[in-house]
Amino acid sequence: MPCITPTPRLRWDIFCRVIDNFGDLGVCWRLACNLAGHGQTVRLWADDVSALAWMAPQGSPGVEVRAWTTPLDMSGITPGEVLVEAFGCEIDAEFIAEYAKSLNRHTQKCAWINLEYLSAEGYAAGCHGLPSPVMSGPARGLIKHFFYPGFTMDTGGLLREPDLIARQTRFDRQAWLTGLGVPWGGERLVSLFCYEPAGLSDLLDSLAHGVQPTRLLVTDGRASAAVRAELINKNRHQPHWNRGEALSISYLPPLSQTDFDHLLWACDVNFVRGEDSLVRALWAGKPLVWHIYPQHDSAHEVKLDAFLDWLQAPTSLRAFHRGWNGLERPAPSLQDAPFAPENWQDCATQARASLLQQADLSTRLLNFIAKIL
Ligand code: TRH
Repeated sequence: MPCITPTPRLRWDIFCRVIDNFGDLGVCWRLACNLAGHGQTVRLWADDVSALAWMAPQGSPGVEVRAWTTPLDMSGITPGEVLVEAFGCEIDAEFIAEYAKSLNRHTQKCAWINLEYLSAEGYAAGCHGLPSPVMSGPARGLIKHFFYPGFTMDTGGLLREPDLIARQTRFDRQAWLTGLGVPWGGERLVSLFCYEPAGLSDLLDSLAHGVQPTRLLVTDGRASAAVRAELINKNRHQPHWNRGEALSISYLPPLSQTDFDHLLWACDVNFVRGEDSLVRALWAGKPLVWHIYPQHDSAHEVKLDAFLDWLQAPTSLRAFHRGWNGLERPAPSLQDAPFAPENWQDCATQARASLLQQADLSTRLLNFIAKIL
């Protein structure tokens, strides 16, 4: 079992800027809760906390959420012992100046973490833990450290709650679906969380023509808007596309993060996107398809390939990902890249099992902080 080097109870300030979508806040919220679960006191600063109203309606003991305003309201605030800048956001100079002063006062070492995005590319292990001396401003002379989440032992790992597997084992999918008002008669369940994927029309056709009945559980927001738009298009141009009604669709309300996990546990196949939901789909251990966050310079293609390499994805899953993410022009046809989740279970099972052998991200972060303090 992975062990934690005894870490003092520390006060943490995690800073998060919401760029778009929910992933930045979603990751920071989970990190804050995981750390609080280890007895740490966490203040989460975010410039837009609105999504927490549905993502985490109950809050969490040990986590205080603060609005990250400009200028920053520092009244009554003493910086904690550990600073986390998530995803390259920059903490305000006045906060850093106070932090530097408190380090001097308490002759404490600097514990300032730059938490990076998740990637399976080789640079994550290469750069994980590297120091970055601050050359100017109120923090001159202090040292930040890079912390890279990742899929291997030589990175910062993945967020995972200590009780996750126990909760998953006890999970009752029929009861959960009933509670959500989803009518389920034993058909295959597929969750859909995506942006506007190139392969959406093909997927809907494939499910509609399948021999196995399928219920698509569509998450709120962009996924639901994309499906509704596609259905208008199909109903107009191919009114009989789902004539046998092999495909049924349920649109979901916004779920809490806890219920989002339940959704992934309930389904037989999970379509996920971004960063946090990908990790949660790995813990669910079902066949998964990733809609990667698109970047203008096509950096996402390399990132996707690195992930599929790590996953040891079979050829059919790799081909399906290219079509789903629109990475072929023209995208591979359904015959070339069919939806074949029965061939994708083994790699998902193996990935989950191998990840469970590794320590989770907050355990590794606590060990790292204990080393640098
Ligand atoms: O929302 P995302 O697309 O976020 C992305 C990524 O983080 C990406 O790396 C980043 O660069 C970009 O934003 C700006 O997908 P992600 O990362 O999966 O985050 C979604 C979060 O929303 C996750 O914590 C799960 C949560 N969620 C719920 O809690 N309830 C829901 O109903 C749904 C649909 C999602």
